[in-house]
Amino acid sequence: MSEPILLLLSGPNLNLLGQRQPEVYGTDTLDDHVLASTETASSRGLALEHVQSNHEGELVDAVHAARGRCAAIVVNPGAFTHYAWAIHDALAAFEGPVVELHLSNPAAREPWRHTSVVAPVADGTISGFGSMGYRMAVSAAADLLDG
Ligand code: CA2
Repeated sequence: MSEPILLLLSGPNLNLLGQRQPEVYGTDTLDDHVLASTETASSRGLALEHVQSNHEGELVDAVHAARGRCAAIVVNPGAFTHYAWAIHDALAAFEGPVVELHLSNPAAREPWRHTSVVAPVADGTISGFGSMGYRMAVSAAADLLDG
């Protein structure tokens, strides 16, 4: 039987990681984070799929496509975190565990980053741990799946 699928979703501008603002987001690229996430998922018996988009509707479509097909979602929605209610609604219709992930700690940054519209439909949030957060978020999703 094939392994359950964990969907890693990356929002806008995360494709630029490693190129600017290393003091905030670190020096690792998104590919580095996907590799670390894939290793962690594999060690927990999960296959990882990754979707990055700069477009809200494409992220909504990816969540819809995950329904009934993926076991869990780890999502770093980027700046969509703070206002994208369509992503909130899509995640609310996903039946499995959802882990919200941020490299930085938005609560310690500008006031407009203090609100997350994703947090109410996530099982939990991991933020402020930089690149470690990807392994932590995948492990948290695997733990939730293990019950
Ligand atoms: O800390 C996080 O992971 C964020 O989700 C990153 C978003 C930010 O808007 C959120 O408030 C917190 C930003 C994505 C990365 O943006 C970059 C922009 C330029 C160069 C590199 C990354």
